[in-house]
Amino acid sequence: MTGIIKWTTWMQNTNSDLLHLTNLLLRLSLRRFDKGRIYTFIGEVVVSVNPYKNLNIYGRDMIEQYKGRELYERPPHLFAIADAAYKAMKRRSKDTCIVISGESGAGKTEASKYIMQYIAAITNPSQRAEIERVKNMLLKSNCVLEAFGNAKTNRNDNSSRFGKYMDINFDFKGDPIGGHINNYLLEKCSINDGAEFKAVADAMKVIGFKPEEIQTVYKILAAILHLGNLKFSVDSDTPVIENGKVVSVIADLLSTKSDMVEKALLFRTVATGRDVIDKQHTEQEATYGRDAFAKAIYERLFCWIVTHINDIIEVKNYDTTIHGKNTVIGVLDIYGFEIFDNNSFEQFCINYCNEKLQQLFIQLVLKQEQEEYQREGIPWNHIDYFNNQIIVDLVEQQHKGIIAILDDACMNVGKVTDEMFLEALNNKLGKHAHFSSRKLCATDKILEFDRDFRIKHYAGDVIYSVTGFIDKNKDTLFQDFKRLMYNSSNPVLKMMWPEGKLSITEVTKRPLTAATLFKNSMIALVDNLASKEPYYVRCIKPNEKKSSQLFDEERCRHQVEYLGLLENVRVRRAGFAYRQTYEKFLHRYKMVSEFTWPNHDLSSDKEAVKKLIECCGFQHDVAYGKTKIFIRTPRTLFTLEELHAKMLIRIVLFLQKVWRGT
Ligand code: AOV
Ligand code: MG
Repeated sequence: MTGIIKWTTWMQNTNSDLLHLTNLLLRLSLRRFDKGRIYTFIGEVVVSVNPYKNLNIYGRDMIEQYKGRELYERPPHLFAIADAAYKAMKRRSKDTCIVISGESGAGKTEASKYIMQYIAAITNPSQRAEIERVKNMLLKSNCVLEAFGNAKTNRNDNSSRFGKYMDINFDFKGDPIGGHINNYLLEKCSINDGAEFKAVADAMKVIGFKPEEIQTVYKILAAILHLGNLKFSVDSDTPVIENGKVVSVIADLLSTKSDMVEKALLFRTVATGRDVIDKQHTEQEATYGRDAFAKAIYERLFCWIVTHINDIIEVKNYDTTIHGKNTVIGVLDIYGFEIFDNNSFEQFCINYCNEKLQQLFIQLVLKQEQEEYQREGIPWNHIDYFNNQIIVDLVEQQHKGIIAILDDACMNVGKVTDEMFLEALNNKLGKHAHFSSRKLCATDKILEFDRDFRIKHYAGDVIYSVTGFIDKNKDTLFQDFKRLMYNSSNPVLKMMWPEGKLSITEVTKRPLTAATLFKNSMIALVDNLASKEPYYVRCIKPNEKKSSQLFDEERCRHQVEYLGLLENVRVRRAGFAYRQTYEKFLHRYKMVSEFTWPNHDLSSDKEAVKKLIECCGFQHDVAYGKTKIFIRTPRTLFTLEELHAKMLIRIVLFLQKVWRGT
């Protein structure tokens, strides 16, 4: 039988000491990894170990083996979880989501692609052209977004620098009719591979970008590269542009005028009382302005591409009053937990994001599950786990958290430096168990530099350098650049910069900071995921060398621990795979017993369910809560499903006979 059954049996035969469990899980994963079996189930969570080599396990034949099957009928696989999410959505008209997590390079993005492919492959049995079109768009859009949003890091050659949450909308028959992408862009990188860009341009064409739009994308990318080559020097204390030719190339590419580009690079317009004056930049300001401009153009481009894709894939012509409910499967693939030699604001945001997702996992898989048993009066020994809420609070708490302290520093008038921000952190967080810095802990050898601070994350300690936090958080782009772009004669570019319409005296509101925008988007993301029925893929990176041979036990042990997989196993092992209110349970299965079909005459639905379960001989595999029945093993549920299907056929045949009068 499959890995999960052996696994569960093993688990039941061992005592529940965590260390023992870790060893077992590791040994099992290692054995499976060696044989190219990279997936394991813990309940409805798939654990995946990155094989770092192509495996022949995603083909059409494999898809057929998982299509429409119950979760444990086939060996553990991504397709099984994708099918489970799809079935839950279809059977119960529930919105579901698949959350893929794990550290950088663990295989999240690859997993998300296989899941999308699977869903595309199993839908649209009638081969309707419109559905095929939508599926093609959804798959192609991924290629375009990856090209613009991924980059090589030393942890992953194809690392996602943006988070992607994609909703796929389905009609009442379960066929995809559209989708929507939310992106969480962080780092603004630029495509540098010409050959790759050709493929991307082709994909853009298929999705429906017009030739002049693709041209504009080319031009914007070229302008960004040229901005990188632009140099300033100082002439009697004022900055001048060394290579003026570059300015005219940039102006050409952005369909604007050289003198206007030059002015935006060297001056900024400021309003002092009623007067509006041009203030000369220092060289430092000019350099900062140039880089901020390049990043902002990239960001606008990326967001414009996402918006454009969303326009194309959005659900059209679907009237819920005629066609019934439109349901959703969301797939989340985001940047994984990251530790570099040098960690900055971006890693801080990425790791905070992973804390949020871990918190969601804890809430949904470990906490709520146990609370439900208590609520329902099911005998239960509480299983402890590390709750990372304390770290989430450290980062995001109002007034007291790191983001609030950073924002405070950024709001201060006058020159606030990164060091002053660090000082504020020290003052306010000096006693926090998950925060330290060189000043707070002078003897700590790991904190090498005065500008370092450390957060004890759920997945490990990360030392951040405070350098650049203030600038990156303010993310200021001088207004002059916005006006420059709004006045471009290229309509696509102009459209990307609508606020450039405002004159200097009209711009008064301080924009939200980068960290606060990011925090708000994370809170919204988690709320959205929590409103759906979640399925989890937990990815593990077997080694740091991108090797298909190496199973670095220490690294894996660490991931197994911090991902909370052991607690997950323990809750699952002691817990129940399925629960349902007595009323709904009866509604679905009452036909399998003569005592409940078509109606029962017992004192309550609970009593009727008890009778039904006893009739089928499942009494040893269930527990009766106050309002719900709990079933321990999935096999019982499958058997019930089979009985239900058989009875349905018998009833249909019987009714046919009645109608025919035979
Ligand atoms: P990530 O998404 O988790 O990292 P990726 O999905 O990009 O990681 O995986 C990294 C690399 O591992 C890929 O480019 C593949 O070479 C290899 N790989 C991953 N999964 C598989 C698989 N199922 N089969 C074969 N090779 C695989 V990051 O975006 O950096 O967090 O933020
Ligand atoms: Mg990725």
